[in-house]
Amino acid sequence: MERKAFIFDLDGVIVDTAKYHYLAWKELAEKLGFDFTVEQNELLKGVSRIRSLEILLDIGKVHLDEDTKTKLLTEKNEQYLKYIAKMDQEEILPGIKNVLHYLKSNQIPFALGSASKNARLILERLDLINLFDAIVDGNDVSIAKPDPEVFLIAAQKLGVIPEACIVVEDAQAGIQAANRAGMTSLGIGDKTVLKESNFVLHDTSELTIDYISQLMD
Ligand code: B16
Ligand code: MG
Repeated sequence: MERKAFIFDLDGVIVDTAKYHYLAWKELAEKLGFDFTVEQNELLKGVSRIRSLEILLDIGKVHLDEDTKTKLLTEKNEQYLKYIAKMDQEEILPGIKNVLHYLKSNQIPFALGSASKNARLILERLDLINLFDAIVDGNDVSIAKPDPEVFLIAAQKLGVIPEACIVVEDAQAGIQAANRAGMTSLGIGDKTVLKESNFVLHDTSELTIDYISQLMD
């Protein structure tokens, strides 16, 4: 059998940090004088921090100079980090720990491929960081998803060809990035949103060891 490898997205696949990003962005929007809804927050999933701010400002029709934007990005991140500091292993999404340990004990390599600059910190808090064979995050990439860069670097670090990689992603931009990298894409979430994925599961509890084994056949 050809040697397979896995690349996991972080937010929305390993842990639901989207709710904390949302709270921090909402506080910022309210400070700027407009409301930010849960539905609008969908637009920020898988998107880089700076791009998220631009989308938020578009929603509020607010124009700011670069210095103010930089200040707001710092403020938002400080607020987000306060939520992250309270996180623990309980917040790992259903089935994920089992799958990671299964891959580890079967010597199937896996990496993290996330847009987040806080990814290492989050994996440390969840006590998962030592399981990963490679970590590629928002600090390592120059072009955000849907560009395939993050996943191509991950494949390189794992020492496997892109075609051998299975990417687990919850965001449309991430699925597009995986497809453009020539990898197999497995979407976690709404079938209609993730329609470009090769495979889709409703949530991580469906990501069983049986399912993972079948994917590798
Ligand atoms: P940070 P992922 C992404 O992580 C999130 O989905 C997205 O909402 C967030 O804006 C981005 O990370 C940047 O995060 O502000 O922590 O650098 O889904 O690619 O793991
Ligand atoms: Mg995600």
